[in-house]
Amino acid sequence: MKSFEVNFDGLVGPTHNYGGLSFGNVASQSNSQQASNPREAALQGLEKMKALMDMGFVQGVLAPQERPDVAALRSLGFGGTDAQVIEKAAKEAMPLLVASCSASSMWVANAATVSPSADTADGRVHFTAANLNCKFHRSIEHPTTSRVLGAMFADPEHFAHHAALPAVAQFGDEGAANHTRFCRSYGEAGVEFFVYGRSAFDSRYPAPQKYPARQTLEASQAVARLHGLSDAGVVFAQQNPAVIDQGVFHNDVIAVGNGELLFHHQDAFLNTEHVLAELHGKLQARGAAFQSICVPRDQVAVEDAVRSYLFNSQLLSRADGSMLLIVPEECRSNTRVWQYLQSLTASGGPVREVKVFDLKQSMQNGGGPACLRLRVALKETELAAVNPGVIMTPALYGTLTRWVNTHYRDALRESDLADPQLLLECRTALDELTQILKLGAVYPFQIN
Ligand code: SUG
Repeated sequence: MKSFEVNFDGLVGPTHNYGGLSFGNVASQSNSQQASNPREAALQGLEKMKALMDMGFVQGVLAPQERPDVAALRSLGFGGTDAQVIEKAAKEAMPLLVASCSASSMWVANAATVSPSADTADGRVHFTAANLNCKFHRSIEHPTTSRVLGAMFADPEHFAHHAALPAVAQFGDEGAANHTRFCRSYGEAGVEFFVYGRSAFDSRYPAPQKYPARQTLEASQAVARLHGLSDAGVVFAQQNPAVIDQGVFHNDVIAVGNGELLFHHQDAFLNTEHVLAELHGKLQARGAAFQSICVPRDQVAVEDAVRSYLFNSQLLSRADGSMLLIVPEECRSNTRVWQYLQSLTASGGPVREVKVFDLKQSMQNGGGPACLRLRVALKETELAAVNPGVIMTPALYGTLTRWVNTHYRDALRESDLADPQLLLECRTALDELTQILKLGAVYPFQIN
């Protein structure tokens, strides 16, 4: 049976702004307070989706969330009408209003961890929504994420959904950004690679000193258990704490994998040789030939990787077996990274082509091409069971482009977030979007 890796890209929401909300994420912190352009952000994302569709990949769309999150502000003690809640929060606690307005759900690599059916005990595709417990503005995403994923992957014969892990830092879970799946072909059993930043229950594991390690070993293990993965089909590895302290807040900022290939920085992991040997052994037992490409620190320093988001690229398999790397424009403007990429494609290895995309609006908040997509490997029958409304087509691209141009502002500053009109604009746009994507009622304003 045919199988596919489908990329579901997060559509950037109408409140996209630079809130400076993510301590440990260099771009988020350094672009704080700049004016954003939500319309441009959404159109840049749609361009990437269209380009992948045009290249023959199956591409999907994941809807943004209702913001400001008035319910979150109410839970923090702001009362009255929705407009009064926003007004009071703006007056008394602006940082909380900013957090409740974040369009961070666009980075859907953090929406959930997904295990394809060939890996799971019950033969269904499993999803666990990420609790994103490290940051308040992200911790409020998972209830809507679960409803949206439920509306996209509704058929219980093929899809199983798990609620987010307990909402405490000990089970901090950032979803697919710290999870990679290797396999010979998407429909065959593979090896799922979970990368964590620290252990919450065992003090023998080292931890970063400056910035938080968002993902715990215990969270990764819980997800593997929930999904019914076998020991033969999982590898757990610790991220190098020293790189977290340099701004590598997710593993997908320093490594990316697909098929039989892991592309990683020399400093990405602890005990690298052991990790690679385990991946190699477990994949070999599955009949797959694991390969890794290690980028040496003397060619690309961790700082350059963080600035350019070289590893936050999409590594895609083409029909002829070769691979394509989708990178952000920032890779081309970094001389060392660009030189490295030239040598990579000329080396005769599996990565033959690099395509560059302008995703500046998202990049300025620390989100590159790989952050913007959630990968779901599906067999033909499973793909047929996905809600067809969320699969990208030329017609859907046209409709979504018009929708963005109708509803999105082209500039948003912190002071604009206090405007209650923004909430109405967002709700009007999302109400229309649920009809376009055929999602049904998924937003709090539609179900309460
Ligand atoms: O969680 N930025 C996101 C970026 C997530 C990137 N995702 C992956 N690497 N997969 C984060 O730090 C910034 C929001 C702000 O500052 O306005 C933010 O949430």
